[in-house]
Amino acid sequence: MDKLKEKFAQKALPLADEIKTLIKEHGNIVLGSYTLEQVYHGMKGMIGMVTETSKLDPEEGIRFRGYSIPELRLKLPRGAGGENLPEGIFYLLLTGELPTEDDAREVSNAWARRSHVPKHVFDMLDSLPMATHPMTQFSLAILAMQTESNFAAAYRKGINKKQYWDPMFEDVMNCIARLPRIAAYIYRRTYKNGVHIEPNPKLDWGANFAHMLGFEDEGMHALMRLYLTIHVDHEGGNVSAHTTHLVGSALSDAYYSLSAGMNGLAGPLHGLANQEVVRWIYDLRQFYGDKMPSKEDIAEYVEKTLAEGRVVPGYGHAVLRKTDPRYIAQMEFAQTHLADDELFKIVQMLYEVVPEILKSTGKIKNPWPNVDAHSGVLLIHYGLTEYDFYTVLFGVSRAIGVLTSLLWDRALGSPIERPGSVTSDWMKAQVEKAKTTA
Ligand code: HAX
Repeated sequence: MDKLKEKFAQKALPLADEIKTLIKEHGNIVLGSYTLEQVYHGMKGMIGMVTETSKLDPEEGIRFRGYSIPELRLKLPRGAGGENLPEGIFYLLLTGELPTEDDAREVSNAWARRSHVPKHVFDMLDSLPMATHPMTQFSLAILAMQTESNFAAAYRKGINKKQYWDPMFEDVMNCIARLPRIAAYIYRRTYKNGVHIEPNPKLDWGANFAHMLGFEDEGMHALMRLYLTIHVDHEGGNVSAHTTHLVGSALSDAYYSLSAGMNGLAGPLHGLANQEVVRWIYDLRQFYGDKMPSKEDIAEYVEKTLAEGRVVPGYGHAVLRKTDPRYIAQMEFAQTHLADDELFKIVQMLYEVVPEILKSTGKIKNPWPNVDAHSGVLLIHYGLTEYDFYTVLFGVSRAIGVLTSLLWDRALGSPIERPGSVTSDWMKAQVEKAKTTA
């Protein structure tokens, strides 16, 4: 068995037994209570699932297997240009251990070996209208790869449920390995007249992705490593992670589950916010005659956006209550590499102006910027200007987290997910009951 697969099995299978005992012996421990408002407001703050790979703290931000982003910047293996290799964070999420440089290199090599995309996936993409949104193309391409699922094939043959994790491991590795090739194909087909670039097996996963997109600049390779590392995972309840987990809970394979998760990432309140941020900044600049806006201009434009009943993209979060550390990581990269960039200066001004205005509405729980407020500006600096493509980049990275979690789900024997639902008449009856008791 391959070394990484063996390591995963050594970690995951004993935990599966421990969890069985936990449920048997302590299954009736009460973990909390929840309110009518939480049920109507997207179950925010209700604990409803277990995700091993990462945990989000409202004040501090994400911790991957217990490590914060600043800690990981020092502890994970790095590529040229000093940024961490996404292969390293994959290893950490999968095994719970920090990888050595060799471990990260082995993941890189394994993904290079597994990166062949079947021809019918490209044929399917070529049959789509050119104006098809890149996220639609991405989700369809992942779905088209379902023909390759080891898990689906093994299930058909009657695999024992204790072995589910084994073909799922193969699917997860193959799927992640192929995503950069697919994403690059979509980019080159949509924006570069279908002139495609062959992979370079000598490059690491992130740099090779940048290369296949058409970027050879070392700075862009470093940015891609950073980007693909910080977007991987944000605990289990966000729309892309939860959708992948939910669909997978029906024993749909990795391709069905990830494609569904990507459809959630394509929503403007989730991953699509990265393209919306750039569109919004361009509209703002145009509104003020394509000159550098002042802080007063920005404040006026934010007020205008709110008055029109729209959201200010890149600000706010369902869990976070502070500036997103993923925003900070990108800001630090910009300060080092593109301090004089005009769009970066606008992003900095937004950071100074927007939170106070959002706070003043009295209803927005988190006035601070999230990950999507910053990413577009960095990509534009290096020449990746086609912002409708940005959520695909996010998706390539997010696949690492959600597929790793899906693999853990199968190893831990997670059951089909089936929460209860109620009607508003039922809710009103509860209110009447509560009044009588009071
Ligand atoms: N601009 C304007 N209004 C905002 C807002 C923003 N940035 N953020 C929240 N609000 C509004 C909500 O729409 C809601 O209004 P109503 O009561 O009228 O419905 C109110 O403030 C309370 O919302 P909340 O409880 O603070 O926030 P939610 O948990 O409901 O929503 C969102 C969290 C991220 C969806 C929200 O902050 C938002 O729409 N932000 C802008 C879009 C965005 O940047 N999304 C990316 C988030 C990070 C992510 O997932 N990346 O992939």
